[in-house]
Amino acid sequence: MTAAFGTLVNNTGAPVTITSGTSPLSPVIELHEVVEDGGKMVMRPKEGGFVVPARGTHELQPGGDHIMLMGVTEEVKPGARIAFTLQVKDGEPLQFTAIGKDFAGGEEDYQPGHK
Ligand SMILES: [Cu+2]
Repeated sequence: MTAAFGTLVNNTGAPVTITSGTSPLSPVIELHEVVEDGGKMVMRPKEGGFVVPARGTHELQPGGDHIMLMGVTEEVKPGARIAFTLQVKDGEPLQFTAIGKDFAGGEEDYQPGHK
């Protein structure tokens, strides 16, 4: 598994909610948040998705909200171009290409079964 990070930018005058994502890289994608649970940081699906405020941004970063790719079958090489589509509540899907990067992770403690 791996994760996608970046900045969601909303140029409109109304909040935008990202409800789900897809990518040819992984059949299972979840929108995750990182929360403290009993003194440990764990990640879990973000209820209601990611909300990008009107004329604002929403950061996806290690230790915070991120796009989780749960069923990656192919190694992501640095520089690889990976297509994503995010579903927008009451809006057009958002498509972009992300660049693969070498990254060791943010030292998060994952829930049982996660690595
Ligand atoms: Cu995650």
